[in-house]
Amino acid sequence: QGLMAGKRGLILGVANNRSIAFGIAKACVDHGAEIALTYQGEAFKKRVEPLAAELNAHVAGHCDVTDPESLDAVFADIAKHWGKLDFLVHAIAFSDKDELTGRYVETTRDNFLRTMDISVFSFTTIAKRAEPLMSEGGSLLTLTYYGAEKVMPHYNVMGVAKAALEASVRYLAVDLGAKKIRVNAISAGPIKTLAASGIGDFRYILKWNEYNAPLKQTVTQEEVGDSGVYFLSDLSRGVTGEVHHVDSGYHVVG
Ligand code: 0WD
Repeated sequence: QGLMAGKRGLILGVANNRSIAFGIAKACVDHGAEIALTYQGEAFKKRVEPLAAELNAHVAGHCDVTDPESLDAVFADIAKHWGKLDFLVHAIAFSDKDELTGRYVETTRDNFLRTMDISVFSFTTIAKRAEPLMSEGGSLLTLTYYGAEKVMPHYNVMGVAKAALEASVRYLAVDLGAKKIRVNAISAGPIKTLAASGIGDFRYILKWNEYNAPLKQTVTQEEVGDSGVYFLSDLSRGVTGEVHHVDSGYHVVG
């Protein structure tokens, strides 16, 4: 049957088969869940559709978190298709590549606001939209990074955004807890993905983690996916407001 049999979840942030969201999606399906995916515009549609077919996933349409109408449409589609939601994964972040290098102090107002909108506010507005579909309780999961806690080279405004995202996890956990909706984050170690390729010196960061993490390796999408199953299934029914490191233990030494 599987740990996630009978559960239905929406997974946001699959850009391609290397996305962390894809690792989580695959693990959920392997454990018996039914999932829905979205894509960000026509360019990603072509990449997401075959991945959805591979996972037997419902495609809930175009989703750009800066466009509230696209979010309305996605949640209307889920309400029509399933009428309820058991879990939701938010694996979305964005910042101008030119500001993911050099000094944080140079951050522009425009990019600061855009980074916060796409990487932080989106989780809150999505939680609000998911709430009415989770009348029997549910689990929300977002993705964060150690740059929220410590200064990491080049992570800059994204580190500030992840700190705000982690605080959002705690506030949302309180707001939604009475409805048995749990809210948690996985703080993943560095993984080579499309978004990560925009970060300055990323290959060096990967190597640094490999040499210094207690497990002497970087993490994979599959490892993050398996930890995701814990948060999205009833195994973690007593856990909310948590930021959980899946980083080969790097945070204890870094
Ligand atoms: O090392 C890493 N890769 C880590 C990533 C370590 C720790 C955390 N994370 C986080 C990221 O910050 C992000 O929150 O994991 C999450 C997923 O990122 P990913 O899997 O590394 O990256 P990717 O496969 O690129 O997926 C992120 C996607 C976007 O891709 P691009 O490459 O176009 O930025 O987020 C989506 C988009 O599909 N996205 C949006 N979706 C809807 N509306 C938007 C938007 N406006 N902007 C980006």
